[in-house]
Amino acid sequence: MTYYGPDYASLQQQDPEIAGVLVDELTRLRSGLQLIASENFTSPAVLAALGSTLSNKYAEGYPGRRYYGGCEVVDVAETIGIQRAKDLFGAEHANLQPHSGASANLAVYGAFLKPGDTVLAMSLPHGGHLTHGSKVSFSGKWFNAVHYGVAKDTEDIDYDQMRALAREHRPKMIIAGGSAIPRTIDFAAFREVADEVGAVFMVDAAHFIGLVAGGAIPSPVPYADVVTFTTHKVLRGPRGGALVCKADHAAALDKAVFPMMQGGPLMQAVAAKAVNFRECATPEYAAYARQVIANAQALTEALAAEGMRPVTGGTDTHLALLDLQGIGVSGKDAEERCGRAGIVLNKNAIPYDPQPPSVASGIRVGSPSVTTQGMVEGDMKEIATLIARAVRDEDGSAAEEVRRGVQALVDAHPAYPQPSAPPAAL
Ligand code: DSN
Repeated sequence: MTYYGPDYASLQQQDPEIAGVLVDELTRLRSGLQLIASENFTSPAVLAALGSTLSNKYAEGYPGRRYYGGCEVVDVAETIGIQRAKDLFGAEHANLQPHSGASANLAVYGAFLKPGDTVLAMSLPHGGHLTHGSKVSFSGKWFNAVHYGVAKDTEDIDYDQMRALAREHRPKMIIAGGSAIPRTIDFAAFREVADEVGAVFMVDAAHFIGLVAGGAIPSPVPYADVVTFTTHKVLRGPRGGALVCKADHAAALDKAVFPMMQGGPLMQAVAAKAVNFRECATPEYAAYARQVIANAQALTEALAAEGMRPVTGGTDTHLALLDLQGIGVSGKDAEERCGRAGIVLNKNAIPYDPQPPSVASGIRVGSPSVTTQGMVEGDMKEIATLIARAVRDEDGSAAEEVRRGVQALVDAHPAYPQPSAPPAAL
């Protein structure tokens, strides 16, 4: 089996145990439907940069301003990557060093807030994120977090509530974005409120930045002071974080990423981000981003036809949240039943969920990975039929049959198809 990484043969020789894990994971990816909305299959080119000797280099600081010698080569990668990010997003400044989305968010708190300051963000059970003020995260332990949610009738962001809370609490920072928001966000409305109360406006675009890169949905960049994101979701780059911001905030944010929150950057990841941004600037990627949305919409409609109610009535993005109360199945059971049939998705709280998050009344599904595999709307209908079969399969008697359906789909659209020539070792 081909493994997409440099010098796999020597790893196999030196450490067959871990080499085996790499192959097993590739087999897992190829033998199931990957519907986790925050995952994707990055390219062999990105994997080559990730598995390179750039991993060896200490490069604390920024291009041309490092605390170590010998950075002249990695400087080239970071400089190219920063320019590509600025070009791709029309941004005034970019920082590619955050190790993750949570690290990027931590840096923004560090740049603009002091412990005890108030931040206004989307509540986690309504689709927000741990780093937006959850009590179990630094953001809720060290800052005074106030949360807006979704309106009960529309299940979309309650902009009136957000405005009222901003007027009442005068937050230092307002955050838009989250992990389970199926609709596009009205960034202009947030900007207006932030200006009214004198708050910094941060957008956590981790989930949807890939759709922005492909021009498939509106960009938060013109509206926000800072936009943080991960590079591994729809964007399809390496696992990691990044941020783009207005020039006025560049120095504060750079200092907050390093040295305030992080030490040496992962230069192999920075280079891989640069590779990814180049890929994202192509017409092929723009077509991919549009297809991600078309597929998510087709999947959502087909799941609705199977009795699973889409929260907000549908999706504008890459993900959907399905309320399973109407079919009497919990999110937890649905996740487990799908898992045994080779369908990988996650249970998810729905707004105003009567169940605890560990059980949840919903599931979240996303189309980034299956779209990378080349699946289209017709395949989404088939996936919905398989999901519907699996979630109702209480005793597991249908699992094998569903698994065969899954295998037929992924065999027709393999993840990481065999290349005509093996990737060159570095
Ligand atoms: N865990 C990510 C997600 O699945 O959305 C967010 O950090």
